[in-house]
Order: sequence, then C-alpha cells, then structure tokens
Amino acid sequence: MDPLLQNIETYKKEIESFIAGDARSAEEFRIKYLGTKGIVKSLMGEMKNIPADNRKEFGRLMNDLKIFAETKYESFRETISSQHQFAGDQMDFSLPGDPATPGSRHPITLMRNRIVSIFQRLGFSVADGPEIEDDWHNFTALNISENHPARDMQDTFYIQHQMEGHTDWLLRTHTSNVQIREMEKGKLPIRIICPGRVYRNETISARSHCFFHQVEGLYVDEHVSFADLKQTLYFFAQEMYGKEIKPRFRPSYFPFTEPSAEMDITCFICGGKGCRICKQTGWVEILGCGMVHPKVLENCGIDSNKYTGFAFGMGVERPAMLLYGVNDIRLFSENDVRFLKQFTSMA
Ligand code: 2NM
Repeated sequence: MDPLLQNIETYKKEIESFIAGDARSAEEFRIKYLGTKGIVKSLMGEMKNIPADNRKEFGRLMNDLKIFAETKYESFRETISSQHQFAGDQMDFSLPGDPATPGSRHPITLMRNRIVSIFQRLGFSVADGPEIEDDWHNFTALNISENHPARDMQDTFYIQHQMEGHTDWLLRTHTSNVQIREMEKGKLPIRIICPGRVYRNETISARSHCFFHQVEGLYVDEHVSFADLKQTLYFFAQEMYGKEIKPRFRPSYFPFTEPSAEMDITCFICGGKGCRICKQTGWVEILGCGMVHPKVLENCGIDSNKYTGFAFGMGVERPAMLLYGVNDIRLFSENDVRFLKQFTSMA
C-alpha cells in the first residue's frame, strides 16, 4: 500500500481516539487536523505527488478523513457546550445576574447614629470608654454614695477578679464613666457625646434586658447655664421627634446633677391628645438631665468655682421600639436575620 494511504489510516485512528474534554483541547484538535496549516490541508497538498492511478482513491479517502475530523470536532463542541453553559463564547448575557445580598445596619446602630449625629451638628464629639469599669469611675466619682441602691448586687453585675491591684470591678451601669474619664484628663472645655452598651442586673422581659444602650452627653465650660441645657435639648428633641413637639422639664433627682430634671415632649404619636404610647397623658419622657454637681467636677480635678456644666442621658432601645414599631426588646439581641433585614433601608 502507498505510504501516504497508510498515513491516512494512522491519522484516522489518531482522530478516533482523540479526547477533548474542554474548549481548549477542542480548539487544539481543530488547529491540528482542520486548521489552515493542519494535517488535512497538508495531506491534500500531497495530491500532486500521487500516481494518477491512485489519485481518485486518495481523494476519496482524504474526503472521508476530513468529514471524519469535522464530525468529531462538532461532537466535541456539542458535549462541551452542554457541560459548560458559560464557557467562552457560550456565555448567555441575557441571563439574570446573581442577586447581590448587602448586609444591613442593626436597628440599635441606626437609632444611636441618629441621636449622635444631631449632637455632632451642635459641636459635640464622640467619646468612648471601657464597659468593664472600676467602682470609682462608675459610682464614687459620680457622687453615688456607698449605700446607694444602684450599688446593690441586685442592680449591678460585679466581677470576681483581681486586676490592676484591686478587686472592685463591675460592668458599667451607665456611660457616665466615659464622662468622668474625659473630665479627669483635665482638658477644657469639654463637649462630648458618649454612646455605648451598659449592663444592669434586671429580669429579662419584653420591656427590659440585662444589657441595653445609652447615649449620654456632657458640656463643661465657663458660664454654661441651665438655659444652655434647655435650648440644646429642645433642639435635639425637635430634630429627633419633629419640629411640632413641645418640651417640658420636670424637677427630678440624680446624685451627679444639681439641679436635675426629666425632659418630656408632647406625644409624637397622638400630638398630645392622649394615646396608648403616652398612657393618655399627652406627654412622653425622653431623657434625664441636669447641671453637673460641683462635687463631681471637683472629683475630676475641675475648679467648680470657675467651670459649670450640663449633662444628660437617654436610652436607645425605647425610641427604637417606638419609632421602628418593635414590641419586644429581646428581638434586638437575638440576631434573627428575618428581623434584622427589615431595617435595611431605614435612616
Ligand atoms: C443622666 C441624667 C443626668 C450624667 C451626668 C454625667 C457626669 F458624668 F457628667 F456627671 N454623665 N451623665 C447624667 C445626668 C446622666 O442620665 C439619665
């Protein structure tokens, strides 16, 4: 047999056993056998060297070989495109994309940011401090006496541990420890807003939890007055609850302020007519406040004859429950994404 015909047989066997599992090896196959410089083309070029008698036979075999290779190549393409829908030029750009699943801010974070940003616009800067605190910064410096009920085991979580040479550690019951630490630094004036988590030994229910969030504020300078306090907090309340609200300050008592007051606003649900939220009174309490007690200033090394200050504190959970319509405080700490993702688009 003519060695060229022999060759055709060999290539046919080679093609038969060729395996192309992906687009790249299918393309290698195409270039090797069917390309412009491929085997089929170059064998065709041998036609002129074939004795005239054999040319017809050679031509037939070559045609078979070419069709054989083309069929094989087509079958590779079909298998690959059914296996890899997205491979190379098989990409279908009309298919919908994978949905993006962005996270969302926690409702307590949203409410805290809302409160904090109002005070930032008034020139307050954010300060923070430790949640594990000593007796001095949480109680004593704040003029809270040794026998005050807040110090009771029933109200405060104490920590049984010796650190930094003493054992009177506790979980802070308010963020006032941050204000004490700022005043102790001795740089005046001070205008700070202190958001953070606080702990109280309370029975957990739909309305109260053993940890929750507070925002407290402090302004210390020469000539800071109760009028400054009222105007600052009135501005805050209007930004927070609506321009139409009216404020009211009721005398109150805190060991760390004198005088002390509770601030109410006309109910932002019923406008003061009386409803379930304001318990038919037309008023809702939104925060506690007062002029920093001279003893507290002196405890922090500030001259109370030269400087005065006002301070205030409010919870974050209660306004979050009222404004976002949440009826159980425990939802905030259960981290159920079905609950949390509802706040994606809120302020
Ligand atoms: C409140 C109410 C009134 C307060 C006082 C101080 C400090 F450290 F300056 F003395 N920090 N926070 C304060 C005053 C907190 O929360 C209801």
